[in-house]
Amino acid sequence: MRQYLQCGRFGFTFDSKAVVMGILNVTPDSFSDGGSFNKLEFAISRAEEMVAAGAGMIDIGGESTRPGAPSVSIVDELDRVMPVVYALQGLETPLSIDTFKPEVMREVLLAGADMINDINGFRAPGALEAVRDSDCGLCIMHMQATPPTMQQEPHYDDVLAEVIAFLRERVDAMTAFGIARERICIDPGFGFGKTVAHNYTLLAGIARIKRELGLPVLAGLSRKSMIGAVVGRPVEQRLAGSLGGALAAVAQGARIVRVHDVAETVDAIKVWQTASLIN
Ligand code: 7PJ
Repeated sequence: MRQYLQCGRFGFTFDSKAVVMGILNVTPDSFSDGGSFNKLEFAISRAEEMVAAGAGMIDIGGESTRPGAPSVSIVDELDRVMPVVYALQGLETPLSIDTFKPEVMREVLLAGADMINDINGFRAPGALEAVRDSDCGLCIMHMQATPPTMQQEPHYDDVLAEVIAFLRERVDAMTAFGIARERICIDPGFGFGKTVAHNYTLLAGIARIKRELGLPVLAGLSRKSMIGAVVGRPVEQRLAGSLGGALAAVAQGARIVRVHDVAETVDAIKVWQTASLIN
C-alpha cells in the first residue's frame, strides 16, 4: 500500500521503508532518561546525535504523560519547548511536537514545527482549529481515559475493534473539519489505558489497523512497561526488548517508530528490511 504523509516542510513517501522518530524529552521528570536533557544545549546535541544516527524525525515533548506525572502549565510547556523548536530549525529534519494543548500547538506551528503529535487525538476544544490552517503532519493517538487514571483497570470488549473505531472517528472528524487526509498518521497508543495483553493484541493488529484506515501507522513502544512485562527488566535494560517490539511493528506495516535508541533501531530495521525486500 503506497502511503504519503505531508509534514510541514517535508513529505514522506516511505517507499516501503520505516522512519525512525527520535524522542527528545525536554521535561525535568521524564521517566526513562531522567530529565537529563532539559537544558537547551543538551537538547540540541542530543537531537544532532539522533539525526546523525539516522532519525528521520525528532519528537519534542515538554510534558511527561507517565501515569502520575505532574501536569504542566501552558507557559511552562512553552518555556521548555519553544527554544528547542527555534534551535533545531536548521537540522533539516522534521520537528514533531508531542502536545495535547491547542495553545502550544499554535505557538510551535508559528515557530516552524512540522508535525503535531497529540496523545489525546486532537479532542481538546480548539485543537482542530489550532492545526487546520497549516500543512503540518498530525499524529492521532488512541488513549482510554487520561494519564492520571488510565492504568487503573483499563477495559475493552474488543480492544482492536475499539481502537480502530476511535481512530476512524477522529480521522473523520478531522477531514470533515477541512484537514487533508495526507497530513494524518494514526497510532494505537501503547500503554495509554491498556493492559499488557491489550498492548500485544494491538501490536499484532497493526496490519489490520493500517488496512482498515489506509493511513500510515506510528508505533511507540520504546522502553515501555509492555516490554518490561515480557523481558522482566527495568526501564534502563529494555533496549533489546524494544528493538524486538520495533521490528514486530515494522513487520506489521508500521511506517514510523518512535524510539529513544535511534542508532540501534535504525540498524535493526535496516537488517530486517534488507531481508524482507528479497522476495
Ligand atoms: C507515545 C507518544 C506513543 C505517540 C508518548 C513514552 C510516553 N506519542 N508520546 N505514541 N508515548 N504518538 O514515550 O513512554 O506511544 S510519551
